[in-house]
Amino acid sequence: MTTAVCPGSFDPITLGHLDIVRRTATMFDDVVVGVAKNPGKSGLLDLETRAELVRAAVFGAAQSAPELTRVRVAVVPGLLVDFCREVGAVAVVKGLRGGGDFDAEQPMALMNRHLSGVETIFLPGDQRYAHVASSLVKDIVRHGGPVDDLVPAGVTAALRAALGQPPA
Ligand code: COD
Repeated sequence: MTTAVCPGSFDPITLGHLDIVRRTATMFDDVVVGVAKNPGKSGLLDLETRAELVRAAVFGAAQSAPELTRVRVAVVPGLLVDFCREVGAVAVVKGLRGGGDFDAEQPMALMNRHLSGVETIFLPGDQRYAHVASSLVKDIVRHGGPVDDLVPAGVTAALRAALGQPPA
């Protein structure tokens, strides 16, 4: 069995993330979505809430994309390479929206290979979601704008709750 890890902050999960996870599941027998804290970002949702939203998104989309039944979700407690070793992953899979993402991801990919030999595979992000970022989604919700066509069901409500806004 070949296992891949799709890591991210997922604060919150977007349809862009979900597309990368689904496409990874068409290539690997087993996919673990690793929900991690990015020390460079101030998080809004706690890690368990993010993981629950990812689980709900994967479960909901599996009705129309059965490959998603091969996906599980866990919190990454420390180094990504240690998590990969723990779950037996042979590869990390990440999505790239453009050159900026590549510039940020390349040093991490090289460092992870240096640390443990694990390879990183980059998938080009789907053009439908090239403009979608968790940070922009949070900004839109913070100011009362619509994001339901950018995120899986349940995400908007979770963001509103975390921001102290009343249910829509
Ligand atoms: N379309 C396609 N891909 C997308 C989209 C989209 N719309 N949005 C995001 N992505 C990709 C990102 O490029 C990224 O590859 C991935 O999805 C996750 O994105 P985010 O924003 O949720 O997560 P990040 O970028 O904050 O990543 C957090 C991690 C902690 C996973 C990351 O920083 C990481 O791998 N860190 C390594 C930690 C570690 O072990 N460090 C020491 C050695 S490097």
